[in-house]
Amino acid sequence: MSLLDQIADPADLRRLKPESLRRVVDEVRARHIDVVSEKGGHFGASLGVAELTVALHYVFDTPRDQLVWDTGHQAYIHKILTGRNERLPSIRTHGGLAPFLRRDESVYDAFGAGHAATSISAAWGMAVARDLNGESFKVVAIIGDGAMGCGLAYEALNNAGHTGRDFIVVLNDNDMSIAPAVGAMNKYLTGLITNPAYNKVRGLVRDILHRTPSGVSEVATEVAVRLEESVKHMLTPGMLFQELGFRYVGPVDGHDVDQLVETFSRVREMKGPILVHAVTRKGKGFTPAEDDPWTWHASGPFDKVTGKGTKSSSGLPRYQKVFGKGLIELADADPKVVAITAAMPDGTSTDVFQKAHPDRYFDVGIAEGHAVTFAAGLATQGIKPVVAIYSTFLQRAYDNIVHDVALQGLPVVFGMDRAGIAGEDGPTHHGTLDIAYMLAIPGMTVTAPKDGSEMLALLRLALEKHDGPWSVRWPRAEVPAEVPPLAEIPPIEPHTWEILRNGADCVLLAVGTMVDAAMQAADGLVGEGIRCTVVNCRFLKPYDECVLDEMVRSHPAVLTIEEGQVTNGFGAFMAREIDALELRSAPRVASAGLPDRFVEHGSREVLLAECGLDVQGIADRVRALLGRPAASADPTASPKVGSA
Ligand SMILES: Cc1ncc(C[n+]2csc(CCOP(=O)(O)OP(=O)(O)O)c2C)c(N)n1
Repeated sequence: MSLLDQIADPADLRRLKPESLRRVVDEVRARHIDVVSEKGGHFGASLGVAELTVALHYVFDTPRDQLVWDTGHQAYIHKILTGRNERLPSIRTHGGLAPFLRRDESVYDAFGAGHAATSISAAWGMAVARDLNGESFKVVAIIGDGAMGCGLAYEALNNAGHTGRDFIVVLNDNDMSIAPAVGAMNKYLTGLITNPAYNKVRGLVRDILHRTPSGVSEVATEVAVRLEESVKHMLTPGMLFQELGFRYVGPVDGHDVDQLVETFSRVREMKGPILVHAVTRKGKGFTPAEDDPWTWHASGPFDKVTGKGTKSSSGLPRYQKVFGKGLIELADADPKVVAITAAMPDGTSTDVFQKAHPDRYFDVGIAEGHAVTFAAGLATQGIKPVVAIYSTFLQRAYDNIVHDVALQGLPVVFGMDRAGIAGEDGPTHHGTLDIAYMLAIPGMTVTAPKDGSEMLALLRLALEKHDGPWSVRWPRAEVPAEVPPLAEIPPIEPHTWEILRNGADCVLLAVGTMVDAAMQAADGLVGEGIRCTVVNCRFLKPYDECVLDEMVRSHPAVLTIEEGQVTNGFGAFMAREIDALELRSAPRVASAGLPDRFVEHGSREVLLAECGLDVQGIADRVRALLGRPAASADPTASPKVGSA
């Protein structure tokens, strides 16, 4: 029987002898590799924290002591050890374990996550609450070096460090974000680890301890540790964390489980804010991932022996790839065009832009707010920045968009990837709000293409002809049709809609990804004698006032369809605009969109169907709007949870 089979929760782990922990580490690693090789998922980060996870649950009295993991993509092994081992293969599937951390999934998930750098703030809140409530547990935030580059992390350290309250931060330093970590903080941390003089003294200290006879070892240890501490002070000038009020412990070898247990046991008894600096290797234990941690941050199913992917793709490129390639062409033609990413070069395909135009590519780290204000600064000087950030992460930068870009009318282009349902990554990663939040900003041009060619045409229009802020969104999906070279893509007139088919009963005002589904629904409804006009509303704001006017005067019913939160979305906007026309005979208006709740994780296809944003769901809405009978129920169809 494996040790893992005997661990139903961390209390079982804590009953093991320390000598067994290495075996536990090996077993959890093997389990993680097994599951992800079969199912796909986040990969390298969990492998890198196997020892840390085992040691933390071994030393700390979880769940009474609270472990706050940052982001949550590295928490597979935490899930394995906290009663979710059997269900691990269900991770990221609809109805299965969550991709990241959730308070409603386990008492061991002290704080929900998915976005980076929230751990120190949240853990600090828990530590303060503990003191206010007169309780006495430990709170530990575990944060990666990539997330440690976020402003939020420093706001929290700055707040926590000067107070003297008990609080522990573990910095998991693997020298990687998803891509290689960037910036001055990264250099600083690398300096702490690689300082040759310090390492020499450290080696010497270890040597002395090793050779000391056991009778005098306690005194010798004390002297040696003090020596090491003072040398560290001398040789690592600045000691950023110490200056911020944290006692710095480390660097410790994050793959030496015995050393980690010893360190955490000591730290657990210490008072005040403490930062433990653990050095790890992302992908540890799986050679291809150790050699190429960037590629192996997350993976589809793969062959455990060769490391080769086992899932085939449809052949059409993803939107993000079309964007990356198109942006290069736009930048080839205009030396003012630059690309900015916030630590997501491959996710946004700005990595290919980097290769083509290295001097016009900026990875600012996980710092979305900074990315936007940086772009605003560039724009004041005539540079044309394209800020490529996932819709969900751009939420972080809302005030920067409003205050620094829009209020000053600066020409910054926002390229929002993963807009709409992001799929298996779930509610933290769905980009459901951008239509609502962009529409709310005065002066913001809000666009959504129906396919890859239109996406590039909109980007070109923004960069060549427009002066002012502009947003364009695209989904985590393959483009519906091949995309020709940019020069062959016809231009688009500003603020125009496109009438794709005509029918007298109802007009479907479809946005972006919904255009294709609306066309198919309209085709299907013909057989029932329902004739629909379909309009591609590629400009959400400013919109095509002439076409809207014509449509609402010539149709008895209007259905807006968007892959975004229906509350305050395009439909709500259109309803108000139609109302403002004060028509004598106004059409019935309804809006289809994502419901006013957080949508769970699962495949895009399943989730869109669940929200009524597939062909069948759209057809149902049209029938309901026209008072026609519903189609005969398909017993194999998944139940609808409704769109508003
Ligand atoms: C606000 C935000 N921006 C971007 C991301 C995407 N993201 C997920 S993990 C990650 C890298 C985190 O690096 P680090 O903290 O060093 O953890 P590691 O993966 O190295 O363990 C990034 C950029 C995110 N989750 N949240």
